[in-house]
Amino acid sequence: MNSEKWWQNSVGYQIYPRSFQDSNGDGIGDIKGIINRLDYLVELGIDFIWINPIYQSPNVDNGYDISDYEAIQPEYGTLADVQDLITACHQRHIKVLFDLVVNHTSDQHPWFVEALKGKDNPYHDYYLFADSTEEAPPNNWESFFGTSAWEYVPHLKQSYLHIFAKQQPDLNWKNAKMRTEIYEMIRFWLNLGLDGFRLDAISHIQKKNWAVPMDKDDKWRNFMNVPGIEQYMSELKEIFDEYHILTVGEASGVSSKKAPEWTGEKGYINMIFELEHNLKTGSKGHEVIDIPRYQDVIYRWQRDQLTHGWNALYIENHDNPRAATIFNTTSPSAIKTLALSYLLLRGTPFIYQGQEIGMTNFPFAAIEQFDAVDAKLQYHEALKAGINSKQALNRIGRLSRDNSRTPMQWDNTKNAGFSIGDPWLPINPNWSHLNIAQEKANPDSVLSFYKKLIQLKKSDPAFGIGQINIFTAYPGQFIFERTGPHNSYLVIANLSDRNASIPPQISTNYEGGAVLLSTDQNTITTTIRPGTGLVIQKG
Ligand code: ISL
Ligand code: CA
Repeated sequence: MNSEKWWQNSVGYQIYPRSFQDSNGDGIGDIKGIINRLDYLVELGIDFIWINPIYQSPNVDNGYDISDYEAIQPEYGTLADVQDLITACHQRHIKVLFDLVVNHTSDQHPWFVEALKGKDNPYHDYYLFADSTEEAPPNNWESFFGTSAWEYVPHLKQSYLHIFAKQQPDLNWKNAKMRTEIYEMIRFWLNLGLDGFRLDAISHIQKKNWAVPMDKDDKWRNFMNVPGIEQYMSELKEIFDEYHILTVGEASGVSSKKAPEWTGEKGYINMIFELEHNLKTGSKGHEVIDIPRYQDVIYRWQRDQLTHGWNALYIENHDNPRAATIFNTTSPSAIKTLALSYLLLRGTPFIYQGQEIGMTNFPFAAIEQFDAVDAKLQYHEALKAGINSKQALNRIGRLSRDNSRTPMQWDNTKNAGFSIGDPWLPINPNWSHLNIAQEKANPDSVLSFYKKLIQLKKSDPAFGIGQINIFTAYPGQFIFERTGPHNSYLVIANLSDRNASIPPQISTNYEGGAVLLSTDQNTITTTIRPGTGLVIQKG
């Protein structure tokens, strides 16, 4: 058996820097703010953090449009602050991952500014231009944000490809000089002492030929894990290996079957954030997570990476609405059960800021309250299609990425302790009773449960590279055993509307075993009610 890696027994925490902690009263979270809150993360039991982009950016897509890869966005701080952050984290045994955004740059990046100067400019080939007219783009591809993937440039009589916003032109990975510059930039950051990267939209860096039309039923397949990507991933891997860093790829389009090739011993990266389980069901404005689908997807990824490969586990991030809302749960026990459904699976769990106290969606009432570029685009497209503004708001509000981007709710002082100034995005009105200080003081809170759960995850390699045995016959009920060299544990997280119980074939092993953790102080192991769960150690 392969030896255990540090990240296999670790818990990660995602920081959305703009909304984590403001240190200077401008209403925007910053690097010093993160440093000020590190002791909270130590208390929570976090081993590493992933911070969303803090590079220089015009902020069309909140930092995912980078105009200088080697400069820090001034509102977040300076390079010296980054060095302080890395030191402060390492003193506390917390490792630091940055976001690496190399599918595209900002349209304000000097490379793109040069590229627009003419077809002969050396930087023109750093991007993906194709001859076209204004009326007829090079093909019918759509961007992820719902518009054409092409933007016309009149003076060049060409269009450039952008699979996200038009201010995010895609880089041409076929250009070796461009790749070399990217690789130098990666080394620049690793030389500062970073411990790893989350690789943004990495499966999109290779594109199909422009002649291949978009398939309406599989819209993104012309830029998702397209053959030829292997060479670029191998080149990246060489650098990652040289620095022994941790890499987590946002790699949609890499199937669970193919995942071990990406994340196994010889893979390009250490783990993948699959996006499949995020799919929602229900009418517009009322969407919820499809529990059976969530379960199927999670189980399939567990099964397909059982012996080779490794999973990144998560239920929230900065691109999705809040889990408590989207799983339609309000009771603390159900929110804890949700945590239990994923955090002890085989893989490395991530917690998104605020998830650990059960933060909820924001009650949006006006378009001015939104910030996310996709929300605004979709709102205006809806108005164009003749939908009235109230309906349009309703449509985008529930799933909007802004739901998870509202400021952290630290305590019940002004602005929830996030900032003494005006926050850049409104604070959720439930902050006065839903905040970290309050939950810290309550041993039965969601936060207290997360702390115990994290401790348990790290207490025994059974929850790291230990075996997993999933009982698949129980829809909506997450029932699995984790087994290490010394102990076995049974996890039951009941997200169905029927009672759950210990599967008969293992009941003699666990009935009478010690209940290590329960979502509702329940010690009765025979009937596990809907919205509750527990962990039992084999007797
Ligand atoms: O592949 C997708 C859907 O099947 C897309 O969701 C895509 O992979 C994802 O949206 C990429 O998100 C990341 O890159 C974006 C940025 O806006 C997001 O915040 C980030 O997480 C562009 O950089
Ligand atoms: Ca600030």
